[in-house]
Amino acid sequence: MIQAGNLISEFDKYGFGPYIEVPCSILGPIIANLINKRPEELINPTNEAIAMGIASGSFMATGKIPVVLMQNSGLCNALNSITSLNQIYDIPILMMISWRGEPGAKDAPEHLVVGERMKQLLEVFDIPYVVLSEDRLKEDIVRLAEIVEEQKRPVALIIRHGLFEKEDIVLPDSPHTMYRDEAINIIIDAGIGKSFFVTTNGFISREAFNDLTGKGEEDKNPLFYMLGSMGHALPVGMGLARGINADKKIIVLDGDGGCLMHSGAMASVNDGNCKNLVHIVLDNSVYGSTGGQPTISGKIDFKKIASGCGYKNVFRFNDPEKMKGELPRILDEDGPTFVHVRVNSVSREAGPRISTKYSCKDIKERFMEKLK
Ligand SMILES: Cc1ncc(C[n+]2csc(CCOP(=O)(O)OP(=O)(O)O)c2C)c(N)n1
Repeated sequence: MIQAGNLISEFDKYGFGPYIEVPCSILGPIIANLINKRPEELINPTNEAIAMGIASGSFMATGKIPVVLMQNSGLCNALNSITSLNQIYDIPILMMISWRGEPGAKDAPEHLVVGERMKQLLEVFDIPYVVLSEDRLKEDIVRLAEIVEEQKRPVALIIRHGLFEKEDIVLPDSPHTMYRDEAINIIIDAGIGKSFFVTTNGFISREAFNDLTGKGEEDKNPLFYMLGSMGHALPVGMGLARGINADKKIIVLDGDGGCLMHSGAMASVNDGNCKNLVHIVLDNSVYGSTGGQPTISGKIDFKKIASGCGYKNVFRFNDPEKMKGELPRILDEDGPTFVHVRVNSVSREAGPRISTKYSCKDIKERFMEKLK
């Protein structure tokens, strides 16, 4: 296995940097090494397209080739910037792209489409790539460095699962006492029966599924569990809110990372006739589902963003008892409503993946049946 620090030392030989990352668990050790050892060289954008933009500006300002770390799902977010910025202005960037859904390796359904076609995708868009291997680490990097420096274009270093030695992120303890699964438990109790839920990808969907299953309610009340499409739970909720009988609420359970990834959706709620929409952000200040890398949520004010975007009611909780007491009434009010819930950054046991029991098509059909 490769030590993340060795890879970064190779990059240092070429003066690459800064490092701009949106996390994936496969890239976890590299991001942890950067967070622990050189945080001043690390930039934390909210999505991969923004990462490419920052990297482009950075190159123009410094002449140094930046490194953008992303999951291959994020490559799809980044493609507009790659094709209509980097490739037409000759702006070189070294992309490190994790390979979720690699053919032959078992992975979750949300990674299979892009994982199977990743090499073709890079070839179609004329992006040179190398699949990093442990025994050819130096040669692989020399090869890519030559291309990115000479041809002034984005290139990709593909990172397969399990290539790097584990490294833990050292972060201060979270000041918040409520855990995310505890908040989900309270919200489900308050909303079940009178609302339909959409849950964002990662542990939030899993914890909601396992909470309902534990209560013996899942069969009667299947939610729309989103397994992929990070950042798009809110738009799906908006479409549902418009489409269903307005007596029932649509509750979107979002993460801070997911919400910020496509926060422009918040600006759209006001235009969507979404009186029956409740958008709840479970803010643990980290990307909990990929290993706890920090998000920028601590530096921004979700309540102000929501008010500025035209949500009718805006609330914040960090105390479970208070939330338990007030949420039922909040859910009865006309919205659109925004609820910011501050939770601890530790992810407790998320339980089994939903895809071990239901396919994505099952998830959609069970939910649509419930909507009838
Ligand atoms: C476009 C894209 N980029 C990256 C990922 C990898 N990913 C999956 S879940 C997740 C973290 C979600 O964080 P947040 O919404 O804050 O919820 P938490 O897991 O902290 O509860 C990330 C980065 C992804 N699925 N899609």
